[in-house]
Amino acid sequence: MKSSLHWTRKILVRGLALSLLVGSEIALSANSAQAQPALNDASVVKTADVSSAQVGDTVVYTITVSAELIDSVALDVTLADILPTEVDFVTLGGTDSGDCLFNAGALTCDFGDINQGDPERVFTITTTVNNTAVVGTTVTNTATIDLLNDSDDANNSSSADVDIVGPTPTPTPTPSATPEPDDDDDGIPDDDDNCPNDSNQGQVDSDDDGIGDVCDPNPTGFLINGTGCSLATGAASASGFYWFGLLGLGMAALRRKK
Ligand SMILES: [Ca+2]
Ligand SMILES: [Ca+2]
Ligand SMILES: [Ca+2]
Ligand SMILES: [Ca+2]
Repeated sequence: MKSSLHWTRKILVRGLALSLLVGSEIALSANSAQAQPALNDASVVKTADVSSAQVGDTVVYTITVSAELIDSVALDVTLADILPTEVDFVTLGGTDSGDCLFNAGALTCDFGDINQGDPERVFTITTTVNNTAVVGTTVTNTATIDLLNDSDDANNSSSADVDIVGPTPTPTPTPSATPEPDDDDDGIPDDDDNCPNDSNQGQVDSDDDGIGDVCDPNPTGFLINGTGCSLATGAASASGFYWFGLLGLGMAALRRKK
């Protein structure tokens, strides 16, 4: 009912406007100094709260409809907004969202007449970017208004662009080098430790046999056992021969005394 009334008004007003236009042109041709007819202008501005988004992000569009009125009323102001397929409708918000209805992917608003002195109409559309959005593309969302006695069609449509971006790449962690085993925790890896089971940071090896003093059963390399004196197994160091030489000299001196 409201719709048929709306279109009846449109036809009547546009017919009247056409008559006035023809009449005014006749009048103007008769008298070029006559004043221009009064004009009305309503406009729409649409913005998005972000310039870029990725799949799953929320994007809130704000739509503002305002009127510059000279003859006191903008007649039958309506708005249409078909959402792009890349965003899903979530909700409407704002003081003037009650004039709007979302159905089957399209938003329609009927603001009726906007009188001189009325505030601008403002509302929001909250959406979510769905997984049909392709990274690197731009999603354009356009709102368009219509009214009966508008003088400028150029400002009756407004678009907001949102660039679709990929998720922020997470840096690949640098694999940490596996520490070499160090069973005695002396800071010297087992493979290099001359006593891998005894803490000996200094690695002192007096007889230079590759076995550190702290774990060497014969750290000087010289061994006295039941069969006499000998170098310990594996001993071939200068210090071993040194001690062996001293012992030989001592024994020779004892023999001379006898
Ligand atoms: Ca306009
Ligand atoms: Ca060690
Ligand atoms: Ca050690
Ligand atoms: Ca040793």
